[in-house]
Amino acid sequence: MVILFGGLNNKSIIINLFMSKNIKLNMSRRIRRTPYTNRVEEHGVSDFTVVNHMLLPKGFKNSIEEDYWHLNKEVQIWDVSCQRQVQISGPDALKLVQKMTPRSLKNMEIGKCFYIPILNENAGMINDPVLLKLEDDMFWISIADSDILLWAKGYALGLNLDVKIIEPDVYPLAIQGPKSEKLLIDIFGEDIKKIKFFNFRIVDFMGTKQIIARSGYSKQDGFEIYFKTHEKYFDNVEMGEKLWDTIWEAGQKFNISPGCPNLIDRIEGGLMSYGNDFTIENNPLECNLEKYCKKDVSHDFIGKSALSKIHNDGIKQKMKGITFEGEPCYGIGQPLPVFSKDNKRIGQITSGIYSPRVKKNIGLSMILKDYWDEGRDIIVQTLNGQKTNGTITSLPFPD
Ligand code: THG
Repeated sequence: MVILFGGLNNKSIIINLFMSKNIKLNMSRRIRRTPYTNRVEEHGVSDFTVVNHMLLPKGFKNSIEEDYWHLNKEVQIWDVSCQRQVQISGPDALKLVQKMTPRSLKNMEIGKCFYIPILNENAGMINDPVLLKLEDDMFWISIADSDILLWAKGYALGLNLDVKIIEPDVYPLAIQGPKSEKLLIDIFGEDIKKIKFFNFRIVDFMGTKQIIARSGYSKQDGFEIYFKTHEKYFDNVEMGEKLWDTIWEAGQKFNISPGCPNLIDRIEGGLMSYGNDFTIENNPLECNLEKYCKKDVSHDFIGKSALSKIHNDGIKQKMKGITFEGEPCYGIGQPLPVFSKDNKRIGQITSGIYSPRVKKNIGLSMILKDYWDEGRDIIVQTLNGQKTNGTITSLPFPD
């Protein structure tokens, strides 16, 4: 593809298009496959990304928009094995996990899932995982894209804590969409109905105990099966494929399709992606996570004094929604600069796409304080260098 306009910016766009269209990722053992990768390939996966050193499908035969409508009406099966678990067990397990997050775990019961920010010493975001309490002295941290296994091990060593920290053979499989409950009832029985949002229960699959939570990286109803392999039966792949096939077959009458986290659904719902929308440079208050970072908690945690200073001083920028005009945007690949009406750089859109529901392009963006009020008109520079009009909105995006 040859583009006609000149200038440095445009050159880099050409390189980006070229790289994303024509050059393949070289597969190797470092880019881990999952027990479902064969199935995903058989279903015609179009591309992958890599999260936690593991493949995550990014699309199948249909467009993101077709997948979005399907996810809103039916049910999908997603290979989200890259949501790796960091298992922390032993007498000091609770102590260690509590030291890793500002969210108080005092009232966390077994069977609960908690969304928890993990911070560094400057209150920079290290990860935003889902925490599961399996036993009083056993937790799984279901991580976003950063190496929490090493962070937790280093901290436990430094504090001389009595814990065991491993990455267990767990490969989450998400069943998402309004028909997911009915589908899982057909397979696992009526108890599925009893699972409330961000809770889990244990079910039996081929004589093994498996965890099913009502959760997932979408705004639709849905579940995540934390499929754990068992040596006594098959290898990881064989048993994972049995699980996939069981769901796939039972899903036929619900019009199931293979899927993956959907960019339109995620952005509309204001679900942020670590490494994309926020990084170690951002504190949790900027990321709208103040709900999990109460000011007056009594426990100690990494980043506590830095976070307390930010609480007192106030934040300088905040994650907001943006709607913007121009050609429908089908994923951006690199951040889009955002300017005020008087041409000051005030942020960048880090995830963006055309929303068929909002009927505009929508994006997630960290916006400077003086400009973050909802309804404010701003300017977005799109990938081809053009400037288009946009507006700051709330998150999630209003209906
Ligand atoms: N599921 C599991 N692990 C994960 C993710 C997941 N690890 C990585 C990544 N996703 C973590 N990020 C999120 C972000 C948001 C949510 C879940 C994981 C989420 N939030 C709810 C919401 O915003 O509506 C609220 C959660 C709450 O009320 O506590 O679902 O998807 N296993």
